[in-house]
Amino acid sequence: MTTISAPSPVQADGTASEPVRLFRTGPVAVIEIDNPPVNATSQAVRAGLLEAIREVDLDPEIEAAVIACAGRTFVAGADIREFGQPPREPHLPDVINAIEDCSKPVVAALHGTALGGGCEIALACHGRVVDAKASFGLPEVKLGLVPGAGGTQRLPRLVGTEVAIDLVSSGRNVKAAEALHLGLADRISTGDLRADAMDLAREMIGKPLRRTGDLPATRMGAEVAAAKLGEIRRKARGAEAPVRAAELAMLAADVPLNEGMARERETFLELRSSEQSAALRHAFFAEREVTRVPGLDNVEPRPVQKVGVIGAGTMGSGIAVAFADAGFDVKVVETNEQALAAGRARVADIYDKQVASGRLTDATRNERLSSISYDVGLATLSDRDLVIEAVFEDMEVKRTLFRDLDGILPPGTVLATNTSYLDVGAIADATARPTDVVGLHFFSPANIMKLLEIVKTDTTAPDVVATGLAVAKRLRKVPVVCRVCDGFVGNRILSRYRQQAEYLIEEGALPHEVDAAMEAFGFPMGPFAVSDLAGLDISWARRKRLAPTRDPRERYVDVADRLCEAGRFGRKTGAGWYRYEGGKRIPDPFVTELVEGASRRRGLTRRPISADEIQARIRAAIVNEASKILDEHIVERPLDVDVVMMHGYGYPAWRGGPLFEADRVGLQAILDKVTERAAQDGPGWEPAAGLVSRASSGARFYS
Ligand code: T1G
Repeated sequence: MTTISAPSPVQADGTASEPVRLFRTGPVAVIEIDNPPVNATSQAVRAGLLEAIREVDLDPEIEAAVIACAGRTFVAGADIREFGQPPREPHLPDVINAIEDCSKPVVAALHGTALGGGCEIALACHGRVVDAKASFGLPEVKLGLVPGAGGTQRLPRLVGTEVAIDLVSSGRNVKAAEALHLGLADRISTGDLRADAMDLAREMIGKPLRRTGDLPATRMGAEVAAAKLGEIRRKARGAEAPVRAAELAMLAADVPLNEGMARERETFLELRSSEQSAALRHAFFAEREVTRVPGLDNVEPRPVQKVGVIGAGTMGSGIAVAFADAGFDVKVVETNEQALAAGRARVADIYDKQVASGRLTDATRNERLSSISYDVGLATLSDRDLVIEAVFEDMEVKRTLFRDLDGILPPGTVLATNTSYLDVGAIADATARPTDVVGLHFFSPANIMKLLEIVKTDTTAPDVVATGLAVAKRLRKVPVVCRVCDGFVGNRILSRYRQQAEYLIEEGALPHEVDAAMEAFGFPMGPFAVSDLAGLDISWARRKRLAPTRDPRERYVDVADRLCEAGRFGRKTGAGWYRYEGGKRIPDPFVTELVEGASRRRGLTRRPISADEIQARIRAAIVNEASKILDEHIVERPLDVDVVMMHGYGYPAWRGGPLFEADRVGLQAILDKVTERAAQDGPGWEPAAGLVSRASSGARFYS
């Protein structure tokens, strides 16, 4: 830490020579943290901060201090990259206690996102001034951790136990206005944040210090606490940290700060070495690593501001909203006025629902709606930088459309298709510019789901792929680049997942038992409930399309076909794999009879099937198909598969994704399960070569 009266010299690479600097600017000093990119509390930051606060405490010329950060955000947490290493002193709790124990007022000046350790630093200050766009958060549970530097003990003392439990167990952010309302922030700055923070510090000079740790925390009644923990456990779906964080926040009312912090630290260190935390940290970094596609680092994306969306159905309207939300100029086209009006209504409905729920203001809604224009026909797309189609899922329809677009769009416009399954290469071949064609596979609802599969053909130009990545970043999507195959990555794996689920019900399980097992595994919904939600007719149409080319040796379960033949398309028809009454999902004897009939037709004697077997067989099916996808170079890295499965299909992030978890479970155990099934289940179920070679050589998916 350097004590200076002017900005310190910076190193040749532009980073500050010291991550913590103490500016003497009269009676109120400024401690500035400068540790790009997010001011994480690395060991050097902790040491510098401790030294600075000690100097403030001891220097008679300093009467108060402000802690502020350079760069884009206040401290966004402990340095996650250090977690795999032995902890090094000074430990953050000790630094934070020194701030609270300082004899002079210390005020935090918060901008950006004060997260984790950053929020804990702020809680230990004697006052907090926040920029109007700033937010607080204790997202540790998203990393499989609990706050480890007083967050679970000081937050209840400042905002009350009930609110604290919600914040530490959900990890959600609190924006400036709510923070002020809760008492988490003392003032909101709409001008010079540091000056406003220095004003508050100056006002506090000579007055009794309000130390957060000295405040009492409200005790919850035993029954209320038990009910709250039960609710958190259910929402956690197998993740351990949310419950542990909530229990610690409840403890704050019963024990003094230092005892509570000791229990918190003990829990933090325990969870930091847990498998769930390792998986969640892997998921955190994988979501960022996946955007770094080998071979594209120096490729410049094409500029995109004007976007055309063809087709204003469910997907098209969701895609239009996603682009409008990200500030693009959007033009939606349809084949006729009626379809266009229906699409416009869908877009308006999406925004109206967000305004009704308080997630969007009227002004923002109107601004977004004004960035979307509508037209009939393709002609007015001639000024677009990127055009994406979301029309009927039929190859000839899409090829004809792309052939027509070829004659309308100027050179350089990117032609994208939102197809879920079809061969993007075959669509590209309909144009004279196949290098400009790429798949941008959104997931429904397109304005909400984070995953975006960027499907490159053998001819897609590198800068078109780079354009997909740049557009994904602006859309705040999680992009995964893949090559063409039936179903790309996610839907291809999903079709194997569902097929194994149908084998299980043919052998003895019932749909609700398979769903219960996979929900216990950590999926938000089981496969049959998901099918009912999506609509059984969509996959029925695909199965009928593929029927002529299906391998007769393949084990095919026809229960879903029979449901569709009976007009049972899922929730939208009031019945599918389940019956739906009053919004409730009810197992239906009609389905049980269909399933038992399938067993008889297969010549199988039904048997009880345990949740363990259901989970093991479905996990093996997922890992085997994922391994084939790697073998075929549809994607190049295991993290590409894991990110797709976590962000597109709800694979529990606290398991790290199927391949990260396969390494932990053991590839041989998974291979054995696949091999055991291959004979019964027919073509396509043979063990993937990559899985066999890794299992036999002891290699892993992640080196
Ligand atoms: N540690 C190390 N690196 C981090 C980091 C962190 N906490 N947060 C972000 N990065 C890196 C990230 O990997 C990326 O690196 C770059 O910064 C930009 O991030 C004691 C124990 C802050 C909202 O969980 O939520 O404090 O890829 O691409 O979209 O109780 O990063 O460029 O090389 O995400 O603008 C708690 C995690 C930690 C916050 C910014 N804190 N970070 O989002 O940029 S545990 C968190 C985020 C803790 C205490 C406990 C986001 C962000 P690279 P980015 P962004």
